[in-house]
Amino acid sequence: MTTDHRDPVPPSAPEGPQAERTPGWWKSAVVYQVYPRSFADSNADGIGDIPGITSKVDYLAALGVEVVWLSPVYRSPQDDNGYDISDYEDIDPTFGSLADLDALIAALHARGMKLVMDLVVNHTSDEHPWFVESRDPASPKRDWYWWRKPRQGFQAGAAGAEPTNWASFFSGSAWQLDEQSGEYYLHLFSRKQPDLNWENPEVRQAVYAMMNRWVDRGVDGFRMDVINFISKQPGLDDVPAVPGRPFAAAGERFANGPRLEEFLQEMNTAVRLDERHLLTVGEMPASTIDLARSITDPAKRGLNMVFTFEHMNVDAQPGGTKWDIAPLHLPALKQNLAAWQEGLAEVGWNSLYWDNHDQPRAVSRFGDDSPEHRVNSAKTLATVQHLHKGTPYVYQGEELGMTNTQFVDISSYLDIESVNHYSDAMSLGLEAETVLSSLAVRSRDNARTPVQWDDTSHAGFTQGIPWLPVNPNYVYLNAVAAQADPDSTFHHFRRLIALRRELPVVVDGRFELLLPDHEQLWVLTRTRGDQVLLVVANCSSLPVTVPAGVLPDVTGARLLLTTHAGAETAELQPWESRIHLIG
Ligand code: TEU
Ligand code: CA
Repeated sequence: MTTDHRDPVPPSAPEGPQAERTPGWWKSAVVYQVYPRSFADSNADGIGDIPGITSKVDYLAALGVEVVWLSPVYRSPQDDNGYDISDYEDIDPTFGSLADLDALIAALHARGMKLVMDLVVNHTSDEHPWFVESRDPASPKRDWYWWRKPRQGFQAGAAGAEPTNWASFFSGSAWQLDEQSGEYYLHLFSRKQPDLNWENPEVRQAVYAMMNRWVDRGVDGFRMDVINFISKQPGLDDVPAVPGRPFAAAGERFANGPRLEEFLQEMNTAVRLDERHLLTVGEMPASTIDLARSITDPAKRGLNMVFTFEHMNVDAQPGGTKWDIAPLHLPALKQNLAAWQEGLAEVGWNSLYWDNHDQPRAVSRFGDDSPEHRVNSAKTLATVQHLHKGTPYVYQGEELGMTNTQFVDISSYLDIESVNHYSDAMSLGLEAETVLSSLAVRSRDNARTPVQWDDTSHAGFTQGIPWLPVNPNYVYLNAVAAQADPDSTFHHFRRLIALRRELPVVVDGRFELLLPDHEQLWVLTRTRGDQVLLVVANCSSLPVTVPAGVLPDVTGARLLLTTHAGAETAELQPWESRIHLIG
């Protein structure tokens, strides 16, 4: 078997890289996601890097987060900003070196913090040596990827010759013809991201060996990219065609395949994920509550938690794509999260997120980013998120209430998904204006503008020219201003994170949603023994009066955290929220 034999731990690796990890530590932790390209640039090339992250570790410690999840920093042609990996065991020079990563790990561990790496093993880059070798039909690596002949009766390269009618997530077919052999390979994402064939045991062993080397190096866990796509449905069959379109979304054929749990258990054993108390979170588009419960059932030795996508779809048209935007209906959002809370109440564990590098900014999407309501809506969304039961994830800049971008024409967009979607939509004859307005709402670039550190040029992100323009609101919306203002979103997040450490009821209290059909109020309780946390949040830009006599009595209760002073009234201001502790 030919695997990569390089040992990533040099003899000079720092002493004692391991952090102390107690069983279940990840249940009381808050995770902070760093998207390295946009976090902090140390060398003025306009791209964030690992030394930049290390320079901000004290900022993260002041916020109180315990874990950093690092989006990919591995060697990569950067077709999908690092989610296309050509060497799992080295750092891309854009981001620094292995020594820089060791220094980051050491800086985090020295502050009692931990590092979780992104694990992108559903696919590699087409420039990964495994795939380069696999292009040769006679190579032992041929079977490491999904190679298929053209559809029967079709010439390779002809329209309709693709082995199935599956669409790629990034527009066009999920199959790419390789001229050399006249066969197609599967790529659910870009054509530079060929899918690995997990049915082949050599692939799996190579991945586990690589993971073990990272754990030995000192990392504390893994966020697993589209991990529920590693087991495809047998047969790789067509999906029903979409009228007028050559390719169709085919999640039902490649997600949640029959061997998913077997592969995850095998990984857990091979990498000793549970024994070493590593944090594991699986990104699982199209996961159901039942599947998540099974995967996060400790007895089944799968993962600690998964990222659901259901609440990311409540503001899309049913049956449409992410670009078909629908108005947000608050009861649908609340009830969806409550269903996950209920489904994983006895067995399993939830992850909690509003934001990440693939989603628009939460305050612009679920809140109100107008000057009047931005701060309070960012705070109130955070209160609601952190007071559900599960592990909260904060995406860089979310703690500042960062907002969506304001790009006016297509040339500003850089994300492959946005760029491809635009040209695909144009070729189908859609109105440019319509497409641009859905990009403004949904493009992943919204989350990828540089973090706004201060009010100097380019928000203090870089001394050079940033790879993606900084949001002009950095002049007042930045970390320095937020840290100086005791009423800022930053300090609200910091208090929420501290509450979790102080009160076990925040970690493991039983969850209940009250007033599920209310269109403005989000009300929930968390109960532990005779202690009850009551969260009352106005998730709207209009005042609202709490209906009389339906909520638990708060006489004598402690008010733990609020957005507004004088919180004893029955009327809540726009985006006002309160956390009461009863008993
Ligand atoms: O994302 C997987 C995914 O399914 C989506 O959220 C994706 O971002 C796309 O927007 C769907 O419309 C993961 C990563 O988080 C993402 O950044 C990568 O592009 C993708 O996998 C491929 O590795
Ligand atoms: Ca840099």
